[in-house]
Amino acid sequence: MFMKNDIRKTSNPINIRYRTCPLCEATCGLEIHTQDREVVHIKGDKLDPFSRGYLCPKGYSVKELHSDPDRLQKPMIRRGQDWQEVSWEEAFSEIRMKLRPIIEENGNDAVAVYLGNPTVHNLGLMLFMPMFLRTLGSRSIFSASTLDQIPKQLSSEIMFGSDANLPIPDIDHTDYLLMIGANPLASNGSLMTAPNMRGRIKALKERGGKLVVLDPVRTVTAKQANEHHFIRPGTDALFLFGVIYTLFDENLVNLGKLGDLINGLEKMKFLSKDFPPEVVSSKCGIPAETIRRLAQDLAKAQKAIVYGRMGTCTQLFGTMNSWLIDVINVLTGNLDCEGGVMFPNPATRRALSKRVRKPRYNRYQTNIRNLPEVLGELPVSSLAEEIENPGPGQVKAFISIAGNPALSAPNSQRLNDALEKVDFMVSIDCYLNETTRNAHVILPVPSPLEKSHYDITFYSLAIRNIAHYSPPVFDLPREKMDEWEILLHLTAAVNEQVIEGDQRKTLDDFTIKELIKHEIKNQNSPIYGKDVYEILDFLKDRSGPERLLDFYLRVGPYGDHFGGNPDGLSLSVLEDHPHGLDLGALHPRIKDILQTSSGKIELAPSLLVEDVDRLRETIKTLPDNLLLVGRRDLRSNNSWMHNLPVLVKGEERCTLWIHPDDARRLDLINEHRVLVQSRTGQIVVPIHMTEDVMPGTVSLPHGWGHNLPGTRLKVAKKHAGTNVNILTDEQVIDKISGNAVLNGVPVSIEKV
Ligand SMILES: Nc1nc2c(c(=O)[nH]1)N[C@H]1C(S)=C(S)[C@@H](COP(=O)(O)OP(=O)(O)OC[C@H]3O[C@@H](n4cnc5c(=O)[nH]c(N)nc54)[C@H](O)[C@@H]3O)O[C@H]1N2
Ligand SMILES: Nc1nc2c(c(=O)[nH]1)N[C@H]1C(S)=C(S)[C@@H](COP(=O)(O)OP(=O)(O)OC[C@H]3O[C@@H](n4cnc5c(=O)[nH]c(N)nc54)[C@H](O)[C@@H]3O)O[C@H]1N2
Ligand code: SF4
Ligand SMILES: [Mo]
Repeated sequence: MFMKNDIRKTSNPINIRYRTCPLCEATCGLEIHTQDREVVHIKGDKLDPFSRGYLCPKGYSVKELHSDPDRLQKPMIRRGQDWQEVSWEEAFSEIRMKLRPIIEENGNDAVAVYLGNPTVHNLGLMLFMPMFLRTLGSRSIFSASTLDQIPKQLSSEIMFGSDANLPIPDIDHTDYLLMIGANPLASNGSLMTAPNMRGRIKALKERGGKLVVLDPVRTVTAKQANEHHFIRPGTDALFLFGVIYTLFDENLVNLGKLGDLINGLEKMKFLSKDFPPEVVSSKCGIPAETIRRLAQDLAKAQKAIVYGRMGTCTQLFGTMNSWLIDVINVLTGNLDCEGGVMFPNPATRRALSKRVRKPRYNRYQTNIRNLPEVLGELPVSSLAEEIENPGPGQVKAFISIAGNPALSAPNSQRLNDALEKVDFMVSIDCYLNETTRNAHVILPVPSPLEKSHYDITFYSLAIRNIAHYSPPVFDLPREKMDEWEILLHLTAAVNEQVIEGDQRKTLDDFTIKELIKHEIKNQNSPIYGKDVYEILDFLKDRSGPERLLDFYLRVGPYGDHFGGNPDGLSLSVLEDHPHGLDLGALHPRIKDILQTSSGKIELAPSLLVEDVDRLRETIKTLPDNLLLVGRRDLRSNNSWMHNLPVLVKGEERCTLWIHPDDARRLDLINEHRVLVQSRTGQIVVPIHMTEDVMPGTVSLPHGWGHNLPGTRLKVAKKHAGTNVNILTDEQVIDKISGNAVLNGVPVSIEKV
């Protein structure tokens, strides 16, 4: 055996393939050395114009991910506790038989869908999801967005008129970066697609710029900063108002060229009057003179950025923080300016069809708590109760797509119990894990190296305009199915149709035709008024995601416009550039993106202004408990990469960080394990004493807790850790967006 293997290895050539890493928002270029169907070696692609050879440890782990024996290969149906491998036909037939009656009896909303984080990194899922969701017609759509950034999307929807345009830090050209609740040296950046954050921060400091970090933890990023200030979890809105107060109070407001594009300046000034630094200081734990000085520094800097991320979104005032951060960017003249925050112009952007849109908000509500819809989805924090409670609209069936809410959602114990009760559950996933063990049917997905890749979402959040297409590294074996095809079959199944032979082609063709039909009606489109079949003819050599992507690229801002701009971009052009294409730095373009009914930036929109009463009320009595916050580690990726030995080896990482003062008060030493309790549950974890956390704050990473029965994760089981979301509370949310509060959770701690 060894001999045979050995001979094969020496005789078959090594191929080198280039591919974007699909694991996080940074979109690094990988250089992958393969032999037959095996990965021999992975390194950073030095010729990638964006990442220039940079890789984090997860990039290398794609090798282990590709060969992980626990990755599911065949569709599976669960009968009681037993899983049977079945054919694709059997799997889809089971889904058809079980799902259709539920829909007929209870209506479309009875089928809930959860779209997990990797969905956004997946070309096939991104392009074919709209058709699937439209066909399903359910309002019970949930996603990782309400565990994460939906507050930022909502504030942009209201302030600028669309969540498709988020202001992105122009980090490479700024003089001053105030970073709040983000740790890009561990996370590799979020809502700021940029490989090699360490290098970019180093460059900022080398050109005389400054990084200031506000975080209740002295993170790896904070350690690189010129200044770090501890801030009490959940009080960022007070700090931000303190800065806004100072800008008005000290006459530092400078709207620059935005002067006549602003609505609500006076209202904002009036609103900030209640929050002078001298009043908010004791609540957020930052001295008043520091708040004033930071406001002055922001105003003084030629080019400055306020950037807030996870820590500012996943807390009680997520939407308010997201809003006030951009208010400061506007008041200091840094919105839509080089070196400030700008709106990217991605290659797949389509021309606006409507200049003015109503915010997509509160068009319907959840059944139990009446929580508002936000941007077409409902908060994950309400999923368990929507499953549990009988009555009209009750969720009876559940489809999880690339998601592990059993670990990642707040009060996950309750959600776990609820998932056990759904009448029928389908998962599209690569593992039998904490969530998918509850499914009745699991549809497995190809290895990341067996599918093509293009970061439609992240290039619209990138600090440069980038376009990089990667074909599959390995052909898809016949017995496997790509995710876009799985979605087509599911689309047919909810319609009670069987897809045979050419019917898949029919649905695929239908998808592109609908898209073209829509586009040629848009007066601002470069193909306005053209014939559907003429456009279709240009695309005739492609199918599936490639055809849709080619279409988006060609009607996009750099596109060839199907002949209208012959030297423009198309998928063929990208295929000729395997390392990717840099389409240039960001440029000011506020007038292209504003879609508010006033045609201006809404600085003080009533929905957000009214929420300030909640802030005033909440801060009257801040809890005196220890407050729990999260933590990311470079070698982790939410809940699903702990089955790769290269990422879990070494010391246990799922430990509770606690300040020595708090430890002393609780009579704890480093070897101790503690019982941590919150309203929703309790867990036992080892502690790690460190002055890197603010006194009164404790920190625990998420995505662990792999000790549940019925999973197939051999490596992760041995490094189980504990699930922090047993402690987070689904009843406590950011009231405006419904977003989960995963940071600033009151807990009590005792020695065990
Ligand atoms: N306490 C606490 N909780 C948190 C957070 C926190 O900071 N603290 N962070 C929150 C955030 S920001 C997020 S985004 C969520 C993430 O939470 P989820 O949306 O649940 O995502 P993951 O935990 O990444 O789980 C991904 C799932 O997709 C599967 N998967 C991986 N690759 C593929 C693929 O290519 N195709 C398919 N079909 N499936 C795949 C994995 O097996 C896994 O089941 O967690 C949230 N939860
Ligand atoms: N290695 C790794 N990389 C990842 C992920 C991962 O799990 N591991 N997940 C990916 C995902 S899904 C996302 S969304 C991004 C997130 O990327 P980031 O937004 O950079 O998220 P974190 O690293 O969690 O940093 C959030 C910071 O907020 C701080 N914080 C907590 N509460 C508060 C508060 O009330 N106020 C302030 N000011 N700060 C607070 C925390 O201490 C933490 O340092 O990372 C992505 N990249
Ligand atoms: S930072 Fe790491 S995980 Fe993220 S894209 Fe780059 S190599 Fe992949
Ligand atoms: Mo996230």
